[in-house]
Amino acid sequence: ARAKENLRTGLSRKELNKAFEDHLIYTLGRLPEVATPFDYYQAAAYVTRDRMMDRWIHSARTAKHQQARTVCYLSAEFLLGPHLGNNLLNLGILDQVRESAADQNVDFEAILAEEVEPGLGNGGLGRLAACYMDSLATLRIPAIGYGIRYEFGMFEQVIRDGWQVEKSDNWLRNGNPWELQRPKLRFPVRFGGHTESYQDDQGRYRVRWVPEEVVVGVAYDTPILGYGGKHANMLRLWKAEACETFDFQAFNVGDYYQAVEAQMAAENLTKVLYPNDEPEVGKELRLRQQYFFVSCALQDMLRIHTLISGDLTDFHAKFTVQLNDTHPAIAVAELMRLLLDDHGMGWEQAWDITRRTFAYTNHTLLPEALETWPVELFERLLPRLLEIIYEINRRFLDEVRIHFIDDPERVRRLSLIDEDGGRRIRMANLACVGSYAINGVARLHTELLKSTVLKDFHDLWPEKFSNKTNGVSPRRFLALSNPALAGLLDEAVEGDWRYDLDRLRQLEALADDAAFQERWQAAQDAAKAGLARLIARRVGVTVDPASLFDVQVKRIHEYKRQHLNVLHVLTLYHRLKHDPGLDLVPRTFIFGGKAAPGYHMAKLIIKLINAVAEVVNHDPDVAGRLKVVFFPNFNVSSAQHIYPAADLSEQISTAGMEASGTGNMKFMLNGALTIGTLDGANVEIREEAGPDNFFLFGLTVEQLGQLRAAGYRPWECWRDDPELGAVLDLIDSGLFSHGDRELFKPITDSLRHCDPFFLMADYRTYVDTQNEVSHAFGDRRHWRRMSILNTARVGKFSSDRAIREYCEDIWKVSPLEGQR
Ligand code: 26R
Repeated sequence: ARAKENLRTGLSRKELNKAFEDHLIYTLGRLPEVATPFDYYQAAAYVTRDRMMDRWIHSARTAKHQQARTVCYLSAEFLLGPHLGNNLLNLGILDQVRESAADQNVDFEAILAEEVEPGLGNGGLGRLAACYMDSLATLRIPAIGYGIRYEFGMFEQVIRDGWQVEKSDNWLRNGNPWELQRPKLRFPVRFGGHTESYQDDQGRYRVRWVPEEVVVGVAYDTPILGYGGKHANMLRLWKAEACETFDFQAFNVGDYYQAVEAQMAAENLTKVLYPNDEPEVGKELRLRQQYFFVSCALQDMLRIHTLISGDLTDFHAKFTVQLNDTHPAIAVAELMRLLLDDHGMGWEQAWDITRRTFAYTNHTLLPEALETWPVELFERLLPRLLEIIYEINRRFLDEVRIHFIDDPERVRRLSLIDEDGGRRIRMANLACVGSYAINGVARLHTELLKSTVLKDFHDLWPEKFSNKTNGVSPRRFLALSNPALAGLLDEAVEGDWRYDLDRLRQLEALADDAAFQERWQAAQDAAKAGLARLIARRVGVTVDPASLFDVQVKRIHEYKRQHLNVLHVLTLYHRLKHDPGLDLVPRTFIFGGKAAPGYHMAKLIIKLINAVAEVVNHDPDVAGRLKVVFFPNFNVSSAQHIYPAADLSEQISTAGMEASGTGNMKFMLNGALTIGTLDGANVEIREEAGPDNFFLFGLTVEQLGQLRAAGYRPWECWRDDPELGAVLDLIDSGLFSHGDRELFKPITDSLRHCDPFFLMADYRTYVDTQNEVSHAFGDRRHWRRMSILNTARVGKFSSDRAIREYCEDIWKVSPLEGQR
């Protein structure tokens, strides 16, 4: 027994090596002498998982014993990124395993690269959920993440002839050593049919939902280990399967083939992640996905609750449920349904519990991204939930009328149902009405929420609102991804900054220290050289690690203004062509990001970037001065190589449009300087870094409001600014499209005539500020000082700080006591 325990939990080099060999043979059935890097990866994954399971069991037992209050994070997306490196880091054996691999002449980086990352998210929202799971575990908060086990995650982006082409992401192809299937942990989820009323034994009026279809959700658990390896939580993702008893017995007696077809249809439900960051109107499958995972999650919570207590009246004391945007907002109606119909509770009590259970985070102000569903679709798919939503609405609007006597406009705006045009259910309104707390994700964003999209709710319940500025994990995005800088920080900073990012403040004292600056530069150079090698391999372009790495990586969106960045590239190109002797700091422009497959303008922007790269990179006149790279398939794995290598972080969205941003924080963490607008968390980043260490440009939310009100005329901008006019003409000339003057017209026409994202208005200050960037980069000591100060002052943007605030202000939970 003793020997076995060491094999599963021991952390010494000897035990790890022994366990590795054991898994290679007994779990994987491979001969060690012919094992491939993939076998090595798998064996390493099992060795790591064993050690995590031991900690998870311990945490689960402690939480059960203490009957601890549990945070349930409901999210349609979890963009986890590769597990192996992060889990080794959190177990505290990353360096040891790295060395041990080196001793045995094994390429450790190559083994890490064997892992296909679970890309179960689109971008910021899904990655935030993953950082929060990391911090919850690190802070020893009992938590469960609930989501969907998409069989196909975010598509893989390949670039063909400069265009984005989507390839499906079969991430489970090689199996997934990090998850545990729980075949017995399954819940039925109903769809369609009708409702009936009946009287129960006590003569009370009850409702029964007779569905047309039943799908079963099966749980798959992935342990999430905190840094330090003291605590682990669970991410519980649901896969849809057919309900055999329902299909084979209730309806399809004798029709075997029809039953098998129903089975296949059921499994479609969790097949694929929707790769859009804007709602597609009335996509039935997406609504099915949302209801499916939410229903499974709530049934699971009720199951867990009844394990510890026979009494549901204190459910909200034992669980708090965070809604990550409106995607899981149907949970408000589903918990009501479960309490009313399945547990026989009365409306008042059920509503009281429900409203004390949920809290809602909003992640976007863009009106087109606010989710609504046609009433007709609800009626057909979720008839019982529609009845409950109507009843919630009826009671809520009665309450509103008492608050605001004779204000029918306000009642119309607050209603859960949008009555204009086709009737639609407003998911943000449902989330607000059903939640005890509502928050935005950056200070500016929360203020704008309160004064615009959620103003009526703020008027009604100001005390429910608070701000929770986003944060990112310093473990994954510094300790793991930037080993050179992490090593330097360990020498310069007292105490473990991985636990307490505020400790990096100690660096302020070293900002002007010449010797420290040299070492800072060396770490930065190592990361840049690494990225240069990766670019050579993946893109086939040679870039100079000594040039200024100017980086914009994020989803491609007009509001994020990658095309403003392109206008700057072209401005420099145009200047160099006309003045070859111009003294210019050499720059490498690096772009990365995916476009939603149906978003034509975003795809055209990718084509434009690649077209410009093609011309610029082959023009001998600018050789050694300008390079342009589009890094394909930006995801968590590539992000970990890109953020550490950046000198300049592009955060140039139109003010008021980016809720927060989190990439901006990852750059700052790694010592990049930001060029940015006063948007999202940029405002707070500038405040923390200090205005001297941030390149600010662009109109403010307020100024844009005035410009809109006065009537914005973008053509005046390019008529009055010859350089801007020339750059637009350059695109239209066909230089970047083999003479085709039409190809990029949708972009230039939009900019010239409507410019909904104000590129023309911000162009001049952007280009002038970029000029300041170039000068600052030329003064190496000054630049290094600013870089050090950015990292020194990044503490606020740790996801640990964010999670602490959620715990104290919203969830009212505290760490488990007496762990290990
Ligand atoms: C309705 C549906 C299709 C949908 C809409 C919008 C799906 C996904 C989105 C993406 C949104 C909600 C999103 O990712 N928002 C981002 O959230 C980040 C984390 O809070 C912010 O940093 C970022 O600014 C914001 O755009």
